[in-house]
Amino acid sequence: MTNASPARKIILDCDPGHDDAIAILLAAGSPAIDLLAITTVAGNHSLDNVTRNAQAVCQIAGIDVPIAQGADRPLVTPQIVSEDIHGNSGMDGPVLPEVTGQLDARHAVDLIIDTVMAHEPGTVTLVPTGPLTNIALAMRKAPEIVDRVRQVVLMGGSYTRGNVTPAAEYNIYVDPEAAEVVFRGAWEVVMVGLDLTHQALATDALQQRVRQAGEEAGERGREVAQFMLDIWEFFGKTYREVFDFEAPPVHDACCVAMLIDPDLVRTERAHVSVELHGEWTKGQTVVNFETKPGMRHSTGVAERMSDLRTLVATELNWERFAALVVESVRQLGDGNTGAGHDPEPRS
Ligand code: PIR
Ligand code: CA
Repeated sequence: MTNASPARKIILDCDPGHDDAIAILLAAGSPAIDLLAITTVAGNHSLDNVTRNAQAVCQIAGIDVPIAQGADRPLVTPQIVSEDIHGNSGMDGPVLPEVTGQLDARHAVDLIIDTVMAHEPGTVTLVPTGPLTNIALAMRKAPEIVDRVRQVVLMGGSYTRGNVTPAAEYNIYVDPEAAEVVFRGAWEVVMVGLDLTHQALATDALQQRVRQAGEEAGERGREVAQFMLDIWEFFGKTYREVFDFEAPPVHDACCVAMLIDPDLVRTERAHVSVELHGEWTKGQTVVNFETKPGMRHSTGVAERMSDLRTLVATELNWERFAALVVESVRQLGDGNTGAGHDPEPRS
């Protein structure tokens, strides 16, 4: 990897979560990413659990970034958790260390706002990989961030099928009102939905390569690799049993991966609205790829037909994705957990 372009500054707003954990590792382990902060939101499990899980992941990998906890429930919709998929802790499988680090004293919303405002306009990218509650609250508390943020690259939604209902993807379903606020914001949103993330499978072949990279990387690398393998063992089992998948999808890591390597994901412009009141479709992302005259967007704003502000991810280059995951193990194993570090040349 070359350092031709400066590292992409991101805030990861997450609910770890097996795949959120991999997203954290990928972000910290890439010289192309400057991980400014991690914020947490109730989603896969309670706020307490997902925050502790985020801290544990950072501890295991030696990642030192501010972590702040945010919303403990959705804006309007009653809270749900996904214990059936992620277990009692929200991240069952790996044995987690006792957390010793301190949280940032600020609310996640304030850490997001402060961080965006502290950097040059157009330089900070938000990467939400849980329900969008914190992001919507930050927009309402400090509307000036909307102009200032470079992009919002979120894991959520789908234009084909759901994973919590036939129509809805989990992150959007948990807090549809927050999601609608985010999609309506006057910023560029990249929707990395199930259509894309179900292509990002941690196959046996990838797991084998991660194990190998860990063995070559020394103590820390071995620990990071083992953590990833424990994550996928648990997630793989639930995905086999619940969804009949051959391997677990690494949903959230796709957002980070496409920021590291823009050619890794194909996107198409679309207009996205969130179904808030459907009898069977609550939480569905209604994705309109069409610009034909006479067709109206789901929001009914006919005059904005050409306003296809959202980039919807459609196709993943799996091989390049896998290579990034493997490389992050090497980097973390070498103690490279910050931005812009020069990767050791490897032949
Ligand atoms: C994954 C998630 C929730 C439910 C299931 N079945 C699988 C979490 C992941 O962390 C990801 O961010 C998103 N929500 C995928 O729907
Ligand atoms: Ca998540």
